[in-house]
Amino acid sequence: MNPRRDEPAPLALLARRLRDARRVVAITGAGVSAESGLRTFRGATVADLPADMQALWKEFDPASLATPEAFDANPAMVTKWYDWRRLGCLAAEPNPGHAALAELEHQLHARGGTLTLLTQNVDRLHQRAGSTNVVELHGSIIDWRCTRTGRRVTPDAAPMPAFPPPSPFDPAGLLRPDVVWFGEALPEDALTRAGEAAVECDVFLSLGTSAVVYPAAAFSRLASSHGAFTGEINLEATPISNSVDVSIRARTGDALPRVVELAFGEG
Ligand code: BV8
Repeated sequence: MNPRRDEPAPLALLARRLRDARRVVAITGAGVSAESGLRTFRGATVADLPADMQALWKEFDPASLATPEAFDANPAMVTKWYDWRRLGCLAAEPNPGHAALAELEHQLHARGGTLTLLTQNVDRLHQRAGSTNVVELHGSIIDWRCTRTGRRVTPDAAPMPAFPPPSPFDPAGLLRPDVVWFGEALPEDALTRAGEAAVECDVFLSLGTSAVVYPAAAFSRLASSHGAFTGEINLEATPISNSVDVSIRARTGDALPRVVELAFGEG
């Protein structure tokens, strides 16, 4: 039974469960980075896109660009779009939601517990906020890799020299973002770590994600089927809102600091 959405009771319930937990898993989506000024994957705004990118964004659905087919068909356009996003991620700052998750990891560690942070985000803002146990389910836009050798580079915060960027490792190769595109398998080690953490955790949190992209969206139900208490903090209802133990309609940048304070604050 979900307590009514607008009472502080759901936050207090979540806080109590976190205080008693030893193994916590959180999965985050684009909503957690929205308050850092990064567009969500669906329903993005185009207000501040550079002129030559407007057409790109209007003409194509972002999800149709996040595919190997789009890259093969037009590597210059796809890499230009990703490099524009990469520079946006590097220019963004972690927000209070990211900071609260880093604090949650610290508080759990102090009690002999763990936080495993599964993220669908590719912006590395969790790591910049201080989270250390991060599983990048969909890779990272901050690193790029050679299409021929698979070797990675971390380009600096300047636009790529050319589109598509040539590979420094193989004259026949190109550089592509080190993200998981639709139709590509998630990294084996990320899937293994996420699955093990989900089946063993006491509390599973789904944060700022529409819970529609698989296999990432399956971990909440996996945790619940192994006895975890499940919570969601998201601006909108999602396909898991009616099956988690508590679902809270809120901005993660507001609710997460509050929950961590309620759970571990001196007050
Ligand atoms: C796979 C990286 C198999 C790139 C992303 C046909 C062919 C192949 C596969 C499929 C297919 N049909 C379905 C599939 C499966 C597919 C899938 O799930 N599709 C969905 C759309 C139906 N999955 C895949 O393809 C995966 N791979 O299945 O491979 C396989 C196996 C073996 C061998 C070969 C193949 C790969 C999926 C990963 C795709 N890559 N991103 C990039 O970033 O460009 S997915 C992309 O969506 C992002 O990672 C994003 O994070 C992710 C999920 O979206 P969300 O994070 O949830 O973001 P969204 O905008 O949707 O929602 C944000 C939410 O936050 C909203 O609800 C909003 O209300 C809320 N919000 C906003 N602001 C706030 C907030 N909440 C709180 N506070 C706020 N301030």
